[in-house]
Amino acid sequence: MKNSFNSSTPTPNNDDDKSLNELPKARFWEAMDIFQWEGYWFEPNLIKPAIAFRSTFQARDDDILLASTMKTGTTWLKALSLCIMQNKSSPHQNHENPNKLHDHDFLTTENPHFHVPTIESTIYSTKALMVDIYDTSSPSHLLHTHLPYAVLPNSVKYSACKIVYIARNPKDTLISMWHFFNKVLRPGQDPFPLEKAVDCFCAGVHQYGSFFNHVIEYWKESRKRPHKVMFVKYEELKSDSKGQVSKIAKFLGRPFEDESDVDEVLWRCSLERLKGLEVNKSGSILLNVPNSSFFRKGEVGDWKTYLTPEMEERVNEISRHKFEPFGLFF
Ligand code: PAP
Repeated sequence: MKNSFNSSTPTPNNDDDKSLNELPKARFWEAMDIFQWEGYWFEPNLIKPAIAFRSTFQARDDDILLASTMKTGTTWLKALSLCIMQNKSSPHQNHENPNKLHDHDFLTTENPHFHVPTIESTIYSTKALMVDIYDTSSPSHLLHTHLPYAVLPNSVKYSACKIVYIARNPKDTLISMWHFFNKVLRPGQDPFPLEKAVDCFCAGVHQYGSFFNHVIEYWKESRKRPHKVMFVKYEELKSDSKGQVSKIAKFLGRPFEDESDVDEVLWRCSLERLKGLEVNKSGSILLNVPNSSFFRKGEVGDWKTYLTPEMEERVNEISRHKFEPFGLFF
């Protein structure tokens, strides 16, 4: 595996570099150990890069950070943001370097996770990345993280760098996660019992969990600072794709002048199209994670096929408790 991240990833301060052995540990799906750091659960290899990111990353005002917990529409948001930032019809685009939306479709050359790397998991990248996130002399960055708001670097929080967060109905997220981990952790085996997966999800003991705390942190920040953090719901992106993508583009300072460009971006980033691209049907941009595993059904309400009324009620109960007091509904 070529690892492009280590060469430039700074070493975290020793103070920050708490030994994993001191952190609470749990077994995820009877398959792997996860550790609790800063109140959230992580796969162990991601903690050092997360610490390095928090203590070292210098955001520039024109950097953009996409954020999400797992299985909430990250791949879609990455593809859309990539196209938005290449929108040459935008009046804010640098016309000395007119690129690239119409001329070259980057999505056909690599999976969206290559073009917009997830900062803490670039250690798993199977290809040298195009960007060095710690090089402040490079052009502005379009990056992604699954990390919770609380552990973002101060330079991200307090610069003009914008954050776009995508969230999704908890029950669909849970089912999407169940399919994904069945594929990558249990290939060729029976699915992990759904009842137990619901237990993990409700207890928040899963990668980047608790889901509920993750979502609510970003939601609150987006209410406090709407110019800084945009909160996007997967369901709204599905039901009003044009309106939502136009809003994201405006938020990122790249409004579409021409409506046909929005249609073009939506087509380029549609699940059906991305799923069918050769580059997504084979290969693994992240070690041991097939590119194809990022694309499944993309349906709102798919959970109804799987969850029993008791499971549904368990998740609803936590949603009511965690989200509704803050005006967040799915
Ligand atoms: P990640 O957290 O591992 O990056 P993420 O992309 O957030 O995964 O979530 C995958 C989900 O988004 C899948 O949902 P499903 O399991 O319910 O089907 C996947 O199908 C969906 N998805 C991926 N790409 C798109 C897209 N272009 N449009 C709509 N949904 C998409």
